[in-house]
Amino acid sequence: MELMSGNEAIARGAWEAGATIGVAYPGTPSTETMESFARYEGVYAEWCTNEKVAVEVGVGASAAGARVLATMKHVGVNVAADPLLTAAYTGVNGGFVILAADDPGMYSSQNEQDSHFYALAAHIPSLDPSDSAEALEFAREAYEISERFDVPVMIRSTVRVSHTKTPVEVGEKLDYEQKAYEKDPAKWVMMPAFAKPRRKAQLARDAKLREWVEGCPFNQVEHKGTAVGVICAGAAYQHVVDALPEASILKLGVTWPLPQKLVADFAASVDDLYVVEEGSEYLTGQVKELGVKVSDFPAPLPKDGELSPGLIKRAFGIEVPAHDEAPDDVPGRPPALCAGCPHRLVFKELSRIKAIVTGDIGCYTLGTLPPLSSMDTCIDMGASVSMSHGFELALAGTDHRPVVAVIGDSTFGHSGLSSLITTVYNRGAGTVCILDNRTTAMTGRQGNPFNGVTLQNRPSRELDLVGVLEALGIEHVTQVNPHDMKAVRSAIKTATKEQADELSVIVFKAPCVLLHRERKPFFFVNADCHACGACATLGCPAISKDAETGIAAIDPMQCIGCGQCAQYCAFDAIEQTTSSAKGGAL
Ligand SMILES: Cc1ncc(C[n+]2csc(CCOP(=O)(O)OP(=O)(O)O)c2C)c(N)n1
Repeated sequence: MELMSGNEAIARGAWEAGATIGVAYPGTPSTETMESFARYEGVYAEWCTNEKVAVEVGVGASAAGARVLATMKHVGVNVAADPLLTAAYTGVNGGFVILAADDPGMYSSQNEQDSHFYALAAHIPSLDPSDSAEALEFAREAYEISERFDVPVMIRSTVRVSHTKTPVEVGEKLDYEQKAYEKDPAKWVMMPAFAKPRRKAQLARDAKLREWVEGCPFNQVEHKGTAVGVICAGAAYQHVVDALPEASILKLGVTWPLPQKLVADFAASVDDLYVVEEGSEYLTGQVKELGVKVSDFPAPLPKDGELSPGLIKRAFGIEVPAHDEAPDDVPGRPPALCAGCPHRLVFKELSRIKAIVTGDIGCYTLGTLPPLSSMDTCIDMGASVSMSHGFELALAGTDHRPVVAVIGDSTFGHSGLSSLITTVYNRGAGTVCILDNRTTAMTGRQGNPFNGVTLQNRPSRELDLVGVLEALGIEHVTQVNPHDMKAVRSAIKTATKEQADELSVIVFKAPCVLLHRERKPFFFVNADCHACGACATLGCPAISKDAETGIAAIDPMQCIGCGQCAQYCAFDAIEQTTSSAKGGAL
C-alpha cells in the first residue's frame, strides 16, 4: 500500500500497463502526472511545445505501436481538440490514453470547463476516478479498453482527485510487447474518402462501447435507502458520501458512454433521483436524455466552482453547522510576483507610460494587479501577441497610447510564435515584450525550447530566441537585462516612440529567482527615507511602509538582493548591506 496523488497514480497505472511514451505540456492540475511518469524505468517522456503537438506526437507513437500517455489541463484539451477529434476516427494501434485534468473553482486557470463534453464530441470513453486507487486502476485498464475498441481513452480528473493523496495498491508492470506498425492509409489518412468509412466505424464502435459499459465494474451502485438516489462521478462522489450518508448512490466510473440500463434501473429503485456534479450540467443532460426523470434540488446547487459536502447539504435543505464551512471573513492573500522577480520592472515601466498592455498566461499575469496595474487583457496562451495586433488594427492611430504585448518564453513557444508570424506577415506594428525567465515558472519550472532543458534531462538544443525573431525578418529586436531600470526604460521608450509605426520585439532575459540560487547581500532602508512611497509602487513583497509615517522598510528574510527598488529611490535611501549577510531563503 502506498500513498499517492491521483496524478501519481495515473502515471503508475500507465507504467504498469506498459506505456512507454509520455507526451505533455504542463498545466495545473495535470503537471505532476508526466513528471512522475518520466521517473519510471523504461519510459520516454517529453514536454512538447503545446498540447496539440503533444497529442499529435502521441497519435504517431500509438500508430507505430507503443502505448502512450498524454497529459494536459482542461484548457489544453481545447488546444489539442483538432487532432483529438480526428484521432477518434483513426483509432489506435498501441493504446492511447489522455488525461484531461479539470479545474472547477479555477484555482489556477482562466476558466472552468468540463472535459466530458470533449469525450461526448469525440465519441471516446471517459473514465472518472474518484480517488487515487481508482486513478491507478482506471489508467491501467484504459489501455486494454483503448486497444480492444480501437479508440483513444480519456481519463477525466479534477483538481481534488489529481492533487489529493490517498492509498493505492501498486501492481507489477505488465509484460507488454509493442505492436508492429503496418501501413494502412484507410485507417490513418483522414481524407474524405477514408474518413467517411471511419466515421461509420466510429458509430458502430459506439454501439459496442454502450454494450461494454453496462457490465463495466468501474460503475458501482451503493444501495442504502429507496428515498433518495444520487448519480455522481469523480470528486463529487466523495462529497456526496460525506453529505448524504443515507442516500443510495450510482457512482459512474465511466461517464461516456453512460450505462443506459444501469442508470434506468437505479432510477427505478429510488423515489427521487438527483444528479450531483461539479460546475457543469453534462451528467444531468446525459441522464435526462435517457428519458430518466431527474429531480430538482430543494435549494439551488451552485453551477460554478468546486463542490463541498456543505454545499450539497444545503442543496438538500440540510442544516450545515458553522464549523463545516470556512468562514467568509478569512483575510485574502492576493498573489504577487516574487521578491526579485525579473518581470517586475517591465510592468512598472509599461504602467508608467500608460501603455495598452495585452497580456498572456504565466507568472507575469500578476502584472495586472495593483500596484503595477499594467495589464489590460488576458484570455488564453499566445493571445497577447494576436490581441495586440487586433488592438493596433482597430485603433489605427486614433489612440495615442502605445500597444504592447507581454508574453513569457514558454507561452511564446506554445503559441505566441504563430501569432507573431501573423503580425509580421500582415505588416503589423506594436511592441512585443518577451519575458524570458529561462523557465516555465508558473507551473513549477519546467523546461521549454528556449531554455533547452528537457523533462528527462536528455541532451537538447536551446533555441536562440533572438535568432528566431531575426529570422522572421523583424527589424527591431533587442535583448535587455530586466533588472536594469534604465535599460528597461530606454528599450521600451525606443520601441514605443521611435519605432512606433513598426513592429519591435524586446527580449527581457534574466532567470526566474527560483532558478537563480545565488543569494546576494540584502538591501535596507536608511535614515534618508522621505516616505515618498516610490519603492512601494513596485509591489515587491519584501517592501512595506509604516502605516503612520510612510517610512519604507525591507524585510531581510524576503529580500534577495536584486536591487530593483534602489534604482527607484530618488534619495539614495535604499542601500545594500556590505556585510556577508545574504538575502532571504530561496
Ligand atoms: C492551453 C494552456 N496550457 C497550459 C496552461 C498552463 N500554464 C499557464 S501559464 C503557463 C506557462 C508559463 O510559462 P511562461 O510563459 O514561461 O511564463 P512564466 O510563468 O515563466 O513567467 C502554463 C503552462 C494554460 N493556462 N493554458
